[in-house]
Amino acid sequence: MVGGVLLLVLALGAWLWWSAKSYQSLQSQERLHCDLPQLAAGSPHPGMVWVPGGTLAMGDTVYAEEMPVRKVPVQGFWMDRTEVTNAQFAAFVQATGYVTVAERAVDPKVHPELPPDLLLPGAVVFVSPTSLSGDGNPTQWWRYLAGAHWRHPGGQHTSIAGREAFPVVNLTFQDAQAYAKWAGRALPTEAQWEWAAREASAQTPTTHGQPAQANTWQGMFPVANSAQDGFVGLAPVGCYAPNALGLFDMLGNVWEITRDRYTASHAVLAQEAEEAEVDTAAIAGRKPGTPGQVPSHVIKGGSFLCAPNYCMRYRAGARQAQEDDLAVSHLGFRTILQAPGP
Ligand SMILES: [Ca+2]
Repeated sequence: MVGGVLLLVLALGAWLWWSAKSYQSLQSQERLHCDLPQLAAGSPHPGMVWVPGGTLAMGDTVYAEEMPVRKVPVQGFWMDRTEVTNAQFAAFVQATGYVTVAERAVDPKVHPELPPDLLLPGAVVFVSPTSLSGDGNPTQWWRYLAGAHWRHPGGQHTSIAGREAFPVVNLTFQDAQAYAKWAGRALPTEAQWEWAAREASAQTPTTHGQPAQANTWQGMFPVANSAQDGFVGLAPVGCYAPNALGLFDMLGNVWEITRDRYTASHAVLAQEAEEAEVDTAAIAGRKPGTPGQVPSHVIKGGSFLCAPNYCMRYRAGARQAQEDDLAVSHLGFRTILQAPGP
């Protein structure tokens, strides 16, 4: 009996040692860059792909906020084939001197409820918890870190040196809008984003499984991450196969900001979805916000933190709200361009 227990303890110890070693090995061999395929010569908008128009069956049937599924016409547009990278955002900051929301102190008039340490410039960063209480409170893995912003994505002692090809994070809607405007582009509407992630297909999805070609979370979130997809945390852009349109990382890696203000369901589209040129951002924007609450925008695609047991939002139809004045470490963006097709 004692021998059996001893064997069990030894086996458990070996398994823990092996797990820790695999995890360290993954971290030490972290890939900092993935090669993207050559673009077709003579593309009018380098770095972007053409998304043809059609009618989207917008939404899905897993979580309440994705419902009801609505038919929404979408015109063709160009879209960045990858998420905006640290290198691209650095070029914007260098050219404009732009200071992101996470680099500014929080206005106590807007947030009188916050203690002084949460009014300091900073961002909400995912920190893997060493232990977990059963109440599922997300503050066990999300921490507001003073000094975290796009140049210091994991807190003030971290840096983006060598990580130029990673998606830029710790931004807000306002920051993404500022970049898009500078680049002569726009943020996608929720419908445009979802249509592109669906590969311009009018079909309603019938499966809801974890995508193979995406950086998500394998294991029991937030304590066990086997990283079978090759990445414990963020991945550089373009490490997984693109979708049929040539778009990389639409699902997983980082959530992506859209220009639709968040509404709790798709019902707001109900009366206007048959219009020929429906603009989901304009419709959502006409709905009055909640007095006293900072507005939120829709974010899409899920992130490296989405797992089957926690956030099955690694799907085109999934959506989530993100407060406009709060930067987070799992959120990035890409831009679109409304211009004639190829
Ligand atoms: Ca992963």
